[in-house]
This record gives sequence, C-alpha cells and structure tokens, in this order.
Amino acid sequence: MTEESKYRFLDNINLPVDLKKVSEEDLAVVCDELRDFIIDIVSVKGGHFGASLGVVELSVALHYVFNTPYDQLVWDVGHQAYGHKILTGRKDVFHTNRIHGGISGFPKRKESEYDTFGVGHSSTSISAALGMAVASAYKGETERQHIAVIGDGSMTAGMAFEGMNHGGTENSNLLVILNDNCMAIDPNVGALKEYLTDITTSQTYNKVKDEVWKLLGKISKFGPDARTIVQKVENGLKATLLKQSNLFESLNFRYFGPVDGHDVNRLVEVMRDLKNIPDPKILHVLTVKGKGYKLAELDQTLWHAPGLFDKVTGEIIKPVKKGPEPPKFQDVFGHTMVELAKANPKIMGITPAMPSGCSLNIMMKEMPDRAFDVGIAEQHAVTFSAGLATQGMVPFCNIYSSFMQRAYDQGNTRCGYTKPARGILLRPWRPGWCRWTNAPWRLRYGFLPLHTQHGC
Ligand SMILES: Cc1ncc(C[n+]2csc(CCOP(=O)(O)OP(=O)(O)O)c2C)c(N)n1
Repeated sequence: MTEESKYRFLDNINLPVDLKKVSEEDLAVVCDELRDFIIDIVSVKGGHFGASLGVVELSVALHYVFNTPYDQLVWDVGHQAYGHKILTGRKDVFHTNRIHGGISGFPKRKESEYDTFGVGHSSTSISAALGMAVASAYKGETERQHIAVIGDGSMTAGMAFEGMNHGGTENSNLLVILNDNCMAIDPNVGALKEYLTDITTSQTYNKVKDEVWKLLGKISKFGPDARTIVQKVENGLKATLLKQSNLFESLNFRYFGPVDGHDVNRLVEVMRDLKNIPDPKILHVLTVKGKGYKLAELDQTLWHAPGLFDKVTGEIIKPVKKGPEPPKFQDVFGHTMVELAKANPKIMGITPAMPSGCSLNIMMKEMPDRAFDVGIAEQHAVTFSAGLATQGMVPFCNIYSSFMQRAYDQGNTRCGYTKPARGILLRPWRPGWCRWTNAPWRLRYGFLPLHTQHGC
C-alpha cells in the first residue's frame, strides 16, 4: 500500500463540500484517517496534540452537518482546531503548522474564511458566537447557525458565563457545544466539573432522556406545538431526575445531552435535530482527550503538547543537550514555594489552571489546603489572592504572562487599592510563546511584581 492510499477518503477531502459527498456509513473511516493524519504530522512537527484528537468526530460532524463557512463555527482556545483546519482547505499545508511563514496553530481570520474568530486565550467563544448570532438576527439571516465549541476547562472562566448570561436573553440562533473531557491541561477542577459529572453519571436521567429524544425526533415532524409539549416533558424530567434544576436551562439555554462525542453518526443525527430547534441551546458532548492514541489517553497532561515523538513507540524526543542544564524556572518556583511555606504558615499558592505548567502542583501535592488551582480564571485568581491577603495570608499567585491581560486590571486596581495584599508573583513565559497567543511584547520578559509597584 502506498503512503497516499493510506488515506482513502481524506485524499479526496480538501473542503467541507468534499466531506459532504462521503456517505454517512463511511464517516467513521474518515475520522480514523483524520486522526492518523494529525498523529503523522504532529509527531514530526510538534504542536498541541490530545485536544485535537479528542474532537475528531466533532470536527467531522460539524462540517458535515452545518453549512460552513456561512454557518459560523467558533472554536474556543483553538488548540483543538487541527481537524477543522485540515478539513477546511489546509490539509496540504498542515505540515507548516506553527512554523515561521506557515499556518497558525490557532484559528486565524486572515488565514481562512472558515476561521471565524481569532483565538488563543480561552473562554471567548460563547461571547463571539453570540455577537455573530445577534448580528445575523438583526440582518434577517434567520437560517444562519452559530456554533461555539467550548471545553469544560474553558467553561470554568467567568467570561464564558458572562456570555451565557447575556445569551439566555437573546432569542438568537446560538448553539454552544460543551466538549466535556474532564480535563483542562491538568484535570479540570471546581463545582461545575462535579455538576457535569453528576449529569453524566445519572443513569436514570440518561435512560429516560434517550427515550424522550427519540420521541422528540418523531413528534417534531408533526409541527411546533407537538414539539413544545415534548420539550416541556423533557425539561420536567431533567429537573426531577437531576438533583437540582438544570444549570443551563436556568440560564434559558435548552440543554441536550450528554452524548458520546466519539460516535460520529450519533453526532450527525443530533446536530441535524438541533439545527431545527431555535434559540440558545447547549449540547453536552463527552469525549476523551487524546482519543485514539493510547499513551495520550493515559497521560493526558503530558500529551497536551508533547513536542516531537516517535509515533510508533510513543517515545517523546527530547532535544539533545550540549551540557548540563539548569533546573527549569517553574520547578525552582514549585520547590521554593514548599520550602518557604514550611517556614511561613501564612504562605499560600494560587494558579489559574496551570498547576503543572508553573509547577505549583508540587505544593498542591504536599500542602493541598494551601495551594489552589482555581480554574481558567485569572481575574478571580488575583482577586482571590487579594482576599486572602486582607486576612493576613501571603498569597503567591502564579500567572503566565501570556494570560496576564485577563488578570491585569485586578492586579492593578484591586491589589493596588487593597493595601494589605502582597506577594502577588507573576511569571513570564518563554520568549516565542507569544507568537501564538498574542501576549503583549512588554510582558514577555521579566517579572511584574505588583506588590512593589503599588506598595501593597
Ligand atoms: C485565558 C487563558 N488561560 C490559560 C490558557 C492556557 N490553556 C490552554 S488550553 C487550556 C485548557 C483548556 O481546557 P479545555 O477548554 O477543557 O480544552 P481541552 O484542552 O480539554 O480540550 C489552558 C488552561 C489559555 N489558553 N487562555
């Protein structure tokens, strides 16, 4: 078998219009091929890995069902959009991903009409898709669909809920797809995660829900009134069977799911149904980060962005070092935090969803009651730290400079004005990272110790 013929379907798919020619029975094979293609290229060129593997079926189903780029598809963060890029005209240049002069590792409006929004920082997709939906409604484009795909990690940010809060009162054609894989870069955290697990594991609810869904599909053919009745029944069941009323329904989003995000035919079926249901709605999809590459499924944090690797053995290829290397900056931070915290019981550590990236996980393991992963919530991380400081604690809040914009105002004003706040430590990320995430130049190097700036 030649290398070309390995991709029986993918060889002929350059755009969604080509994908739409594939029969539904063959979609699962397309997914296998797309997954192989991502593994083939990322293993030798580098980049994000596990997240894109997890949304292969979602990417295929979305471009199969929706009329992209007329229908607007917004990927949150965008590190998971490799499959989308490959299916939307960039298969032949995908090997230039993240290389100077090549394609971006994130959706970029200038790069393709299928990239509806420039992303990189998390939790913007709902607001962006809502803006698009409201604009379409205003223009009378009532058939146009607007879809935000957001991970459960990104859903922990306040901004995502700001979008939901607004979206629930706009009668716009907005579909939020919640890609729930229980992971951010590290395992996801917080009460929302527990809530999602609750929905996912409620067997009674899921059994009844499947029955109702089937009924909804059948009865909706008889007109809007019949559908409304079934929807009411379904809502009632959700509220009764889930311990509390449904969080998303309370925000005026119709909640559907959870559905298996690796069953491409089921996804196609569900998305087709949802196309005909107006107003804001959320589809809860369950996926496995790293799906289809065993090692990535087993160690999802390591394989979030593993660098180059041998795709057959799974060995991660480390750059050859010329001599002894100093320890990593973040590891020095992590160990020093533990050392300092042992000497000073007031010290606490805070990270917004980057425990392994900033090595606060060392302290989280040793002193779980004094080190916090607060979710992808930079603003909250800083203000929470300021709150701790008002009570005499000494918080060290470690934030990547790339994501500092989210926290900057809280650091500037809340910590600046809250005099007792001190010990806010901001961490710069390595030069070059900012090419992909738009961190401002001035924040790329050096510390920004707010406590000294404001004397707090
Ligand atoms: C504002 C902001 N903070 C932190 C990050 C770093 N980051 C990139 S991906 C990611 C995890 C995203 O989790 P989720 O949305 O669930 O997507 P998954 O990788 O699980 O598919 C984080 C924390 C970011 N991109 N933006």
